[in-house]
Amino acid sequence: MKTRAAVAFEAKKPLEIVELDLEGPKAGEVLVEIMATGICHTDAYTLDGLDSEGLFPSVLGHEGAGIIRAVGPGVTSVKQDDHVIPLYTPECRQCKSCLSGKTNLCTAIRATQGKGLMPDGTSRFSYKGETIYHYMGCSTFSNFTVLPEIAVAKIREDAPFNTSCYIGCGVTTGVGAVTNTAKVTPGSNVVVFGLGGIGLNVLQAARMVGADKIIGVDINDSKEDWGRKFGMTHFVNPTRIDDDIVSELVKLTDGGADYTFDCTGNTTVMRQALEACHRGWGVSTVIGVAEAGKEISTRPFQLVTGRVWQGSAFGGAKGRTDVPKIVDWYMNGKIEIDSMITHQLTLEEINKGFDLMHAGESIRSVVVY
Ligand code: NAD
Ligand code: AHE
Ligand code: ZN
Repeated sequence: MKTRAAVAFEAKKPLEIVELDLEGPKAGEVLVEIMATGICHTDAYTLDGLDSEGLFPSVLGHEGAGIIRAVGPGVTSVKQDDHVIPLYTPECRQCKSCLSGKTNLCTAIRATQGKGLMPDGTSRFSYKGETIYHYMGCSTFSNFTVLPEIAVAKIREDAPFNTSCYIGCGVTTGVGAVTNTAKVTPGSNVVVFGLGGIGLNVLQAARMVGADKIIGVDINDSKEDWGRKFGMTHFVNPTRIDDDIVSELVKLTDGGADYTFDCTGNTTVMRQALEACHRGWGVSTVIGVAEAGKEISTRPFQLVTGRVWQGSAFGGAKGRTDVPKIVDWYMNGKIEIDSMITHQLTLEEINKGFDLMHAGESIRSVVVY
């Protein structure tokens, strides 16, 4: 079949809207009509050539929601017409990682996914006879895409696509980092670095679990109002203080934060987030994705004296199990999404979504097909 898609033909070039050829689902795979997709900073990072796994030409996008239009042989867990959210972190429930109960990082198809291919080692997308690569196992910047059945979460049918697509990455990442990874406890002091599409979700989850002081840090002053809407109690712009940011935060938290989160992808900020933690018990969670080649460093003494440095992918969420629950949280009003969708675009306007993100003018842009 044919599908309209925004293709990344080359790094650092705008996406091009073209009609691709799409092969139907093979065994264990499903064809999904994507109804809406968010644009995450990770898409921009890959398009900018900063991802060591980035491949071109490819169909980016990993924050979608849609409807299953066909299933391949042997598919048992979902059926035609089911509403689904694609999962860049699948959940096979059979691999060593899934069975360990210790991680959400299913390894069943990670190797081929990282090569831009389906589990059988081929791509379903092509253009004028040339292979176009998949991205993060999702490729939601295509109106139709093919996914392994272990990489879709079935969701309730009354959830709107244009907002629940955000649960496919940003919402689950931010909320899950607080509830699953850091397990923030009531009464804690929390510091969130970077108040964008991820950081605001960390803030709202910190409020939800009953954190006390919730401090937001951003170099863009316009993020202060956004943060306050989602539970932030104090705002610091590091470019507008006399002290260094770590000392400022240590003062504000009476010795250091119980929990900090990096939602910037900047390795200098990651170090600040660790060092702003309380001696003896503070836990810093890295969510941001750093550019290829960047490394983090700190004095080992920071760890010897009890600070903990950890990371979180997709908020530690097990996709098929947890995503439908987060959709319920949204639909029941436990978490807020709608106001974070600042821009709704057509596929033809998708490059504007990247421009808005780079200019710091959007929280989430969503493309509606
Ligand atoms: P975004 O562009 O919406 O937000 C980033 C925010 O960080 C902006 O408000 C920006 O002003 C702020 N910022 C930039 N530099 C800063 C600095 N030096 N100090 C303080 N604030 C600073 O991006 P997003 O969509 O929220 O994504 C944030 C990061 O999370 C990205 O690196 C993205 O790739 C990553 N991410 C990771 C996962 C995961 O599973 N680990 C999932 C989604 C996104
Ligand atoms: N491919 C990159 C790393 C990119 C990365 O860390 N991705 C996050 C999700 S970001 C979503 O917006 C993730 O879940 N990683 C786990 C995984 O298995 O990819 C690199 O550095 O090679
Ligand atoms: Zn993302």
